[in-house]
Amino acid sequence: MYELKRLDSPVNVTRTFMPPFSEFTSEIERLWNNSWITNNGVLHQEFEEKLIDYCEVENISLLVNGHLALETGLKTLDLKGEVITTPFTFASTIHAIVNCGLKPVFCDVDKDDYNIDVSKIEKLINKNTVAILPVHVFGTPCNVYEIEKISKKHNLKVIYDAAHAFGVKLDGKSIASHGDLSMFSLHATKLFHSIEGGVLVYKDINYKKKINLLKNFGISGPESVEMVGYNAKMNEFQAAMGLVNLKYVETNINKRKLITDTYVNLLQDIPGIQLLNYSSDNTEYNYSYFPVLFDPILFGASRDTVKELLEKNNIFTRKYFFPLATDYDCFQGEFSGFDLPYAKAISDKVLTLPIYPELSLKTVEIICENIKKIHRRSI
Ligand code: T4K
Repeated sequence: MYELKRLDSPVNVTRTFMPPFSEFTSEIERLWNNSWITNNGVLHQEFEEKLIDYCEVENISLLVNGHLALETGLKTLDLKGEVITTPFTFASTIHAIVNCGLKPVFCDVDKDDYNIDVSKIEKLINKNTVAILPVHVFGTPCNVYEIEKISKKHNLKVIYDAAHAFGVKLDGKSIASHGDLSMFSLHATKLFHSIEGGVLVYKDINYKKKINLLKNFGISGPESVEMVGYNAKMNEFQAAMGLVNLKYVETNINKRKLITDTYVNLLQDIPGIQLLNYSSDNTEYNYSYFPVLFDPILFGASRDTVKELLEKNNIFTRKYFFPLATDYDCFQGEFSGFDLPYAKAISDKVLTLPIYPELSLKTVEIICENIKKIHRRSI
């Protein structure tokens, strides 16, 4: 009864960017000459330097993936106690806190940008609070200036989960120049990737030594193990992919902007749909995700119905992020007592639509036309 248009082939929420094959092979050819493919090789060193230049930050460490980078960042800060964070995130954020023996304390999110609501943080601070771990969710910057004020006032560390925020700038500076540490994910699904990969950005150069020890079993020399660590090193194939892809970041962000603008133009006037605001003067966005909130009453159909109908027509969206972290089975209700009205409402309504550089604007138009039809048929 909806008469939606079916795409000829499946379109997923994202599609990994693949650089020209020859560029990757010429980068890895060097590895065959020297037989050194991991443990701080030449490509790793080169990638680190290029990222420092690109991000215009002082210190960077590369790790095997974003999650272990986040855990390593927390361990570097040597914390014990409670960490205030957001429940509207990917599992990694909360698992990093828990795996480091810390207790997550959940703060509600802002109704417009879905990031931690800074006006509610101070109420959650007590004598056990040691840090704030906000997420720049979907790449939209958190209110970093207010978070800085709160952290200074209460002597708390700040570590940003910037998994979604590579390339984002606030007031002309990399978003990672805020807080004690920030983590970018370079996973294959991200706008800029190194197959798998994680980046830690930090101001204090003293962190470098500890990060290097943690990610390499605590080994500080051939006969010395200084601390208990693990293996979280980025290998040379990852670094090669990162080096090649770095050349395409700007082009890919521009393509994503075009797709975002098209979605916004075609969806913004439909009743019951809420979109992110991309018009802040002081922000350079990366357009990494395209989340839409569907209000079941005003739009006329629930988020789940929209997802199902689009799926039947080869359009595969995702509920980033549902359920809230507080509702994960693994926590067995341990975190059910937090007051999170906006996070809950957003998580119940959110659907992230497909976005990746090769997605054609024609396909975006079909997706939007289908969403319009669902609205028209449902009211
Ligand atoms: N913090 C936050 C806030 C995060 O969102 C993440 C990761 C992290 C921390 C941890 O960073 P990493 O340790 O991952 O570096 C995906 C990603 O795996 C994950 O990196 C990401 N967040 C999360 C939001 O999305 P899934 O479970 O949705 O991935 P999957 O395998 O279902 O892939 C999604 C779509 O991507 C597929 O439908 C098709 C496409 N795809 C996927 C892969 C793996 C490709 O086109 N090529 C591929 O190789 O988690």
